[in-house]
Amino acid sequence: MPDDTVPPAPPKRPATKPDDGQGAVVVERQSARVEPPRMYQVVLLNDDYTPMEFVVMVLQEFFQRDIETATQIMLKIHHEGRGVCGVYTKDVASTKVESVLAAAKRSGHPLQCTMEAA
Ligand code: TYC
Repeated sequence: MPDDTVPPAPPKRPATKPDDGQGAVVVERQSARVEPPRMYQVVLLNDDYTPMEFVVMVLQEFFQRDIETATQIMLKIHHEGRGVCGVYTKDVASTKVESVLAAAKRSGHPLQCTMEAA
């Protein structure tokens, strides 16, 4: 009967290279610094039908804006045609766009949301 309390042996590592006897110390060059990720603005577009309250709710729910900031952003979009809700990495921005569009569709509003490189 095998003793199942004994953990399995760790996977074998390849043997290290034999010492070349020259006494040299090899220091590997540090890899280049990683660039910061490209960032993307999530943009809401104005339309004539989506209620202002719905846009404020979207900015609070999906972009973590407080009610005062959400109202300011909504009014800016209403007056200027578009406005930036937030700036995120590509995946996060894309998920936010999809979430906003799904919420608008569910509620029957034509609200449009896009992303663009910041
Ligand atoms: N213009 C809309 C209205 O008067 C309000 C609105 C604001 C709609 C921002 C969309 O992204 C938007 N009800």
